[in-house]
Amino acid sequence: MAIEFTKYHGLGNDFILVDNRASSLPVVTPDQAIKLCDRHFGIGADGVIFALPGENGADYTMRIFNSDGSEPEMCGNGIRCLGRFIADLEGESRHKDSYRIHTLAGVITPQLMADGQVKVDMGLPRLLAGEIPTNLGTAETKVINQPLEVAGKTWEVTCVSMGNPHCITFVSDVAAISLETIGPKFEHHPAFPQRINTEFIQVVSRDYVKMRVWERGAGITLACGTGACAALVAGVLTGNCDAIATVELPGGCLQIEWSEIDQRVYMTGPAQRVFTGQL
Ligand code: ZDP
Repeated sequence: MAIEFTKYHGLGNDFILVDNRASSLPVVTPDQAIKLCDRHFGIGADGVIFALPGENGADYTMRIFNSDGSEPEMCGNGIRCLGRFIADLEGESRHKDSYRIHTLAGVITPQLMADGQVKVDMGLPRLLAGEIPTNLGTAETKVINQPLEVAGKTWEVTCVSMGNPHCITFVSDVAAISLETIGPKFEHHPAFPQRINTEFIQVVSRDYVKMRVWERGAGITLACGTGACAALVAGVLTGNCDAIATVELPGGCLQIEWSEIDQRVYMTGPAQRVFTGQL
């Protein structure tokens, strides 16, 4: 059976979007996703995202497979792309600007803005070690500036879950980090039983930071939405950042706010359609 797909990206974090509205099970298997994501033998992408029928009263359900076939709980850049994809699928029949999306990290709400950007209510960050999960500290404690030995060096790490797990390290120069060497060592460190997304952050000013990321299940990517949200939360927790800041990634900038009113995290950035094809 032919499967239609559309390629989208958010700041160069790229995804194959599949119209899965006719079934509550993804029409592509994790093994097929690995092949489709291959940049030489496949379409090329950081992950495959499915627009499924809504569950628990939500408008739609999102599921995503990483390029290694694993399934993360959430994907920030991906859910901006999904919001745009759904609007494109609905076409003329579309009657709303925001969608309630059921994910493994709870209900997440992308909103299509008049200027073409997508603003996402990413929900509440989770800060306790047991929720990340990490065994750095006991389950009920926050992990802020804790020492972690990786590759013969002690790093000071802060951990935040945006539904998926993140480990954030503040450094003086992100360009000097050899991500491809140490990224996998963080990802597979025994401190993180579900593995981890790893972000290195350089604070330029209280409202502007630079970030590079090694993603769990995907490696180096040009941007990571959940990672940018986790980084801003870590920046506030460590006293490095204001509650609203720009996060500059290799693929471009995201605006992130950790709201002092409702404690939720809001992410604003682009989502761009690239091409459509058939498998
Ligand atoms: O948690 C994980 O396994 C991530 N690789 C999921 C993807 C996160 C993403 N980069 C984002 O934008 O949040 C897509």
